[in-house]
Amino acid sequence: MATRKKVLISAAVAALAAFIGHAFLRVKNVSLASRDMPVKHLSCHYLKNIDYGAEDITILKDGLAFLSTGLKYPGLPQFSDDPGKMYSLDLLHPKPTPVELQIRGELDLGTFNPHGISVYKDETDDSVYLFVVNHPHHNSQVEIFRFVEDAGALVHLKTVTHPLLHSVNDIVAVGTEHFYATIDNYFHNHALSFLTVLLGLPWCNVVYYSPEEVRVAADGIMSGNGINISPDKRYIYVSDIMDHDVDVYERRDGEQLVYVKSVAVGSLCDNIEVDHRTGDLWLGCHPNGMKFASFNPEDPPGSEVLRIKNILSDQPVVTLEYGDDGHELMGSSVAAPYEGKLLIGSVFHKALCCNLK
Ligand SMILES: [Ca+2]
Ligand SMILES: [Ca+2]
Repeated sequence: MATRKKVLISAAVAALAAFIGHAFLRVKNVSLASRDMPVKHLSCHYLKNIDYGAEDITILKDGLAFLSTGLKYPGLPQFSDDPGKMYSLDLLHPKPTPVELQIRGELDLGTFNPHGISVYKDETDDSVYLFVVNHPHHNSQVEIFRFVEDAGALVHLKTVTHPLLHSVNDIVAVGTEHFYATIDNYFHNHALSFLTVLLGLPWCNVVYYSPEEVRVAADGIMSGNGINISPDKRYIYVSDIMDHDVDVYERRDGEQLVYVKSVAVGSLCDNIEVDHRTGDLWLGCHPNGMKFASFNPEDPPGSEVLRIKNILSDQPVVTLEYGDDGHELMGSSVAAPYEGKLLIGSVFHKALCCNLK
């Protein structure tokens, strides 16, 4: 009996040790995700009015950018209790300045908490639809707006909720009411979700939504973050932030996603923007996950912008385009290029407009 007890105790201790060891390695990997904080500065200025984060930014082909600001996300710092807001910014203007977009319709603005965004242009009538991940009361839903440029307004058309869309980070619109969404946490409970990250469990997925069907389109993801589409609309890119890579999927008939490959990025990459001319991917990344999650103003989290060229070729090239130790910009989450300019947004800090030339 005593021997059996001993065996059980040793087995439990071994399992616990393996668990702690594995967890430690995961934490170490997360915290040391990047090269030793590389610094590469560009000529940049802060965007006016953006002081509490611009988690996601996307730019239309005509140079009009959309920004989602003021995200409140469990476990991350927030420096304002005000609800989130949407802005637009005209990059063709000599002094591009963010302008707040008026939101019309039934949406509750008091709990508006915008996160990932995507635009869809309907080529049949040139209408522009803006899709916004919204977390009122830390739930997840997707808001679909029509953009009315003359009025500087977003007209709210529809709120999408679904049990599969339970912890949405970002979306990419593929129709007027059709999108792919990334799920960043398997559990609603953040402690349990953190445990899945520590154990490296790839339990998150990508969900396809249309009014006719909602289903898991891709799985095996540790934590889905940014998602975007190639200029020819044939490929979908997903940043698995905790796995430090970008997954490439081919989009087949009937909105089936077929896994093609993963490209290692060596950092915790957040949102993905795609240069509509070159097809290059631009990634806003967190070089140190621990510093990002445990905010300390004395030792702030840095920012890192990576670019992936030729992602579909045998030899994609990953380069650092901007790197800062957090004194200029903390917690970069998105980098959107446009004709020699680069907008860099952050989760809870400011946003930059930089010159690439
Ligand atoms: Ca996005
Ligand atoms: Ca994101």
